[in-house]
Amino acid sequence: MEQWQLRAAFAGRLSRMYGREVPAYTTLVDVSREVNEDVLGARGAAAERLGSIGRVTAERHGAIRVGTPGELRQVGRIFGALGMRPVGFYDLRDTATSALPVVSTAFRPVDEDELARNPFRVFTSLLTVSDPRFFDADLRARLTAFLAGRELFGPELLALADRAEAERELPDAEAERFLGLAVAAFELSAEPIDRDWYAALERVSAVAADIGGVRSTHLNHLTPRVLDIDELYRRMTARGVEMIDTIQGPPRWTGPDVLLRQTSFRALAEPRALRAPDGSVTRGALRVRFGEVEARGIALTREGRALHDRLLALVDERSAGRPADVRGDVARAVWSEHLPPTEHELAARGLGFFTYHAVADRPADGSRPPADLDDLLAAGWLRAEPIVYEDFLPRSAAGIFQSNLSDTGSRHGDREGSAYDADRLSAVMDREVADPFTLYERQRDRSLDRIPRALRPEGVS
Ligand code: OOG
Ligand code: NI
Repeated sequence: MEQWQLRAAFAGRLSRMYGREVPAYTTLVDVSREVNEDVLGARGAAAERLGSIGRVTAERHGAIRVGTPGELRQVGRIFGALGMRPVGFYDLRDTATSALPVVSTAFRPVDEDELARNPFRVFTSLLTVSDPRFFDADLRARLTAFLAGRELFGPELLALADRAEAERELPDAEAERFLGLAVAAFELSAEPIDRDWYAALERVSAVAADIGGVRSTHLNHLTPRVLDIDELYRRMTARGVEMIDTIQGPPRWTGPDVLLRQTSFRALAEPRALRAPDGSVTRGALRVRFGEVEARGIALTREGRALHDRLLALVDERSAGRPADVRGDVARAVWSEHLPPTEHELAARGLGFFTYHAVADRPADGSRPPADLDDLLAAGWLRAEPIVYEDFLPRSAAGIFQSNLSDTGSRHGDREGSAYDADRLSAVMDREVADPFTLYERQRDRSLDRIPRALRPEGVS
């Protein structure tokens, strides 16, 4: 099995496993599929502007959380086997009002062909154990000792991962073994949880408890992609599923979809075995895992992203102190005021990423192509295709984390935070954390490099 086949198989098996563990996820997938079919029926080819219906229907992202740099490094090896590389750095420690002691990256394929085959991605968070704003010396020492004593991924799984990464494929039998072990590593464990230890971490942050309070890891959610997230939100609510208050990210508006919009249903109470200090085991329940859904738009350039971030600040300012449901209207107004209403203008103003392609049936009247990109587009020599945003948004990520916590936890804002950045994550994984903008720029530039040759008249070499 080639890497992309391993990746697709892993995503598929993870989806079946998660559907067994969290039945509401299956509802979410079903409703997403229905919405996608309806959108395809209503909009036809336009519905596939940002990805074929085949890709969109199969598309998932997962979220996992680990405790130590060593564990993160192992995660890098497992996803490396699946042709997924760390992209982007998200520091969630300061973005939310609840305590979120994590920094994150996302593992995903980076080549266009690989993304088209299967775009599976996993948002991966690392607990910031050494950040004194969350953990004092005593708790840090206990946490470090606890994490040092657990093994998330066994040696056989890691050896198979290394082989798949080096050879870019695995023979069938090894592939089967690898997939089985990899999926099992992300199942919810039935092992009893030390109740007092979990509670001690929960006082700092429920996320810290979920990561460092148990001896294994698990998938936190698995997210399908939907073509109309507002419609999905309505249908889920109509089915009686309790959704979080809002759709995170850009508002619904009449212009082009950009970046990413996400929403989720609230974390469900799942039965978990708890061990009391006297050794007795009782059945308790923890609310940790939830269901999330997303709609993807066009990737923004650095300029486009800077504008987006300024608009977000403007929306905050204008909706401060007003009821939550006003925010959507304010955001729509701000978007309409400042963002171009068409894809064409988004490209012309250098705000969105596109690839450029020679038009095959352009008028063969012998005229020479103009030299300028805008003129080539205007005169119909070239067409621009949007590049889909393949990454995440720190504020939405924090919003998703936060809206599923019932307690804010505690953070000592007056203490100096410890430095975690992309370079540090790259160093601990011994894998470079790629900059998403650079990846999109390369994709655009590769398409531009092909233009001169494609526009050369027949017979001239
Ligand atoms: C990750 C939350 C962020 C997203 O899609 O932005 C996230 C987590 O809960 O572990 O999944
Ligand atoms: Ni997510």
